[in-house]
Amino acid sequence: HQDLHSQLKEFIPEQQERLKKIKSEYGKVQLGNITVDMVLGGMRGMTGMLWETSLLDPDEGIRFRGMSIPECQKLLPAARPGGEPLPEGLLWLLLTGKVPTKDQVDALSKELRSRAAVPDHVYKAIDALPSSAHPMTQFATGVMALQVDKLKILTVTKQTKCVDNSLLIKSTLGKMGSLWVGAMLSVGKYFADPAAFLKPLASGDWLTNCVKCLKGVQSEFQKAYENGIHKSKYWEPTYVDSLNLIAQVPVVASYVYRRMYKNGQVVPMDDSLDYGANFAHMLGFDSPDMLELMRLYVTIHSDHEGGNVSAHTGHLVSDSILVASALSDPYLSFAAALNGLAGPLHGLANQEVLLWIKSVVDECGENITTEQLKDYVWKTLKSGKVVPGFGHGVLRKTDPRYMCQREFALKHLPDDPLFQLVSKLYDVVPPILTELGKVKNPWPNVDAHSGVLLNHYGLTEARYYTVLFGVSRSIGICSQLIWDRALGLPLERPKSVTMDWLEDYCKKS
Ligand code: FAM
Repeated sequence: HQDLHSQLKEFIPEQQERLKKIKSEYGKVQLGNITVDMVLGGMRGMTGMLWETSLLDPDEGIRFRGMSIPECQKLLPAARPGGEPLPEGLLWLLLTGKVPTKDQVDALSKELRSRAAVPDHVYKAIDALPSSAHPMTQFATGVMALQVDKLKILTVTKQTKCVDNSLLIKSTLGKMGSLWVGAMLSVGKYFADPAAFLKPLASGDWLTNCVKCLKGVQSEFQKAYENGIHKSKYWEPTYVDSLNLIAQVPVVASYVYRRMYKNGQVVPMDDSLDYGANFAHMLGFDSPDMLELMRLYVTIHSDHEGGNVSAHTGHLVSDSILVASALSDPYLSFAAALNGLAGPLHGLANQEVLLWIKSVVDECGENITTEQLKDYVWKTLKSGKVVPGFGHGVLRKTDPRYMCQREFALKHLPDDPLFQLVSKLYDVVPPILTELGKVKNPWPNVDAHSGVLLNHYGLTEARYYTVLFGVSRSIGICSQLIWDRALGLPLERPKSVTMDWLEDYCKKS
């Protein structure tokens, strides 16, 4: 099969069987001991979640479905020969576990373009915020608004013919506005037999029925859920929502950028471009190297196993669906993930690094000596701040996402003064953090590098950087979300305890 959906349809039943077998054969195998330190230390080191799309090794870094970043760069289809991987290829890999052909990736690019339309009310929701609001707040607001379906607002007269199914609706319009009828008609489209669905509404209980319809007018998952979809089919509407969401987020994100920094002059999507390139294009950047950078950026920021703040948040929130919290569809889950990503110790480090580097230059100039740089790092630490871009919750070596960006810089912008400063920091910071004695990983992470690359190509607004991270994360988080539904993963509900409980328990044991 050539298309992504058919491949998944084949792959999912195999994996469902596999999970059943793991449960029945190994269900009682112990995976480790939980210590008090782990409970107090933010659950670090506790294995406690299934996340199929990627796995993080403390020394090697991330592997997407078993493939390292250099392997992805070598094997995933690229736009130019030997160029950076196309993010659509990574999406295919995360979902199916297989490396797609170039034709498959091209078809997926096209499909994503066809799903990218963003309803007007999303822009209006963003416009309701002051343009000085943090870009992540604007972006997350846009994503929340995406969850609300495009309403077909029809002008309803006393007798309106429903064009979709040629049903004549005799309206008692006194009680309801045209918006409601519009909502109803757009929901009507979803049902297998819209005429049968709408018929009782023509004669009967308007208000009750309309409220029922309105609830359904949101994500495809929600519509299906409201309509009583069987548990085993949950993944199908989640797949539709996820692909739509992945397709729409660059459009929303670039709107935020153009609104904030380019007087609201929007650049429309280019139908000849792939996902990453189109995103750069809609932001207003068209140089071939920037397009390559965006493909690489989106690919490497997409997924980092399940326990990091944004991925875990998306997963946690979405899983509440299974106890019939009718709200947590992919849009809401991803919006929650974005709010987690916006924290300074997580995704906001993307922005913090460039701001910090610029503060170094402001204070010491571009030709800073190693001694001056050391002093500046110590000054940051002594003022009770972290050195952004260094350290990690799981990694214990230099992040391969840092390394591939470094290689990109060596290839395309070796003389950029800020890149040279970043290189210098690679020598200077780790020994200082090691000297502190408490930092478990003194090496740079992904965020230490991304800013100087973007800055080089003219995307200089550091406050915006985490939005790019967010767009990339839609690929990883939504891929796993489809698998959460396919595998029927249960609601997460870890046990919590109090200090009293800990003291009593430890004294007794
Ligand atoms: N600068 C100064 N102190 C640091 C540090 C850094 N870069 N990294 C860790 N430490 C400190 C940390 O604050 C903690 O101090 P206290 O005991 O006084 O609270 C101590 O070292 C032990 O921390 P750890 O166990 O090594 O790290 P954690 O797992 O607690 O935290 C990070 C991991 C990423 C939050 C931490 O290294 C950090 O704050 N780094 C700077 C911010 C950053 O770059 N975040 C981005 C992470 C990234 F990969 C991502 O999510 N995108």
